[in-house]
Amino acid sequence: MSEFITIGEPLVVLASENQDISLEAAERFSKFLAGAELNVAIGMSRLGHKGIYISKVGDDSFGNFIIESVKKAEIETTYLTKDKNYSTGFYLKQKVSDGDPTVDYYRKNSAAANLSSSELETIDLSEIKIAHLSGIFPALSKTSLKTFQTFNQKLNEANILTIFDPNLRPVLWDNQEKMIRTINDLAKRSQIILPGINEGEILTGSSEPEKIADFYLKQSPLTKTVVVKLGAEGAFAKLKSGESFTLSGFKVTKVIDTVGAGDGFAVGLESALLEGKTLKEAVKRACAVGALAVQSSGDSEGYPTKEELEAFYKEK
Ligand code: KDG
Repeated sequence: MSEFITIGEPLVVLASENQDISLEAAERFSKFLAGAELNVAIGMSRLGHKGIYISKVGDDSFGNFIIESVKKAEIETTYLTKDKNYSTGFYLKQKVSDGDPTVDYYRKNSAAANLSSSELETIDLSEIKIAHLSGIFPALSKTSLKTFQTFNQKLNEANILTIFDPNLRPVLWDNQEKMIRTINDLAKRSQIILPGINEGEILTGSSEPEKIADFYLKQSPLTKTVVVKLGAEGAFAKLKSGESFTLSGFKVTKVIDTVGAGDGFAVGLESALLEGKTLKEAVKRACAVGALAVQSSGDSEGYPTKEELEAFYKEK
């Protein structure tokens, strides 16, 4: 039974093994599964929450690798289809000792960018309790934006709790103004919004977590909760009622790779909400999974099983 659903673009990431070397000079790469929304589905599955992942890959070796890996992760693949007219997207990721790595995308006009809303017509949402949406999929193409909107509407009509992570990827947009306008508009259709503090500043013009939260709470009657990710500092949450709190992050001794930490945050939050935990407990778990995520070089490799999460809490 699937209680969770998401839609996105699966990617293969070729992660450089040459530390602090530019991507053009790097010579050795390791292959991993990637794609923000798929990362979330993988993390949810690892914590015991079955989900449906909607997307499309090309009829190529990366596409086959993705489908096999998604099946292995015990995620439902009925709506993960293959299209021989397009390719599967991939990206290169730098290895850095500090900060965020440079990435290079090879995903234009990919199979996922050509997933149309007509392909979603038969989806059964009757068992779904939570949907994870991110600002990456609608940034891919005009088609994916339309598909995203149609899907979001179906979720709203079915009264499904919808969580939106803006996940800004400026290189996927024609310009910054369009990115801001579209992402803020899409956010109006979700109950919970998860902006990172830097994204929040770009999207709302304020660098204060509370002002960022207020922006989203005020712009839509549907939005009930905003959780602003503060990186290593933790997170700030505010509810429509006006109640708010800040939780500090967990200390990490060695950061290996920051990519996938935001998706890990969503995994922690969404899995805890599915288990009936309070928002505070959910934000604490979100910070925990985010902290575990930065300690491995794949995008989703660091996400814990239930046992690993328990062990992490005990150590802290
Ligand atoms: O959030 C992690 C993602 O950045 C990564 O897996 C690749 O989906 C990806 C993207 O668009 O950057």
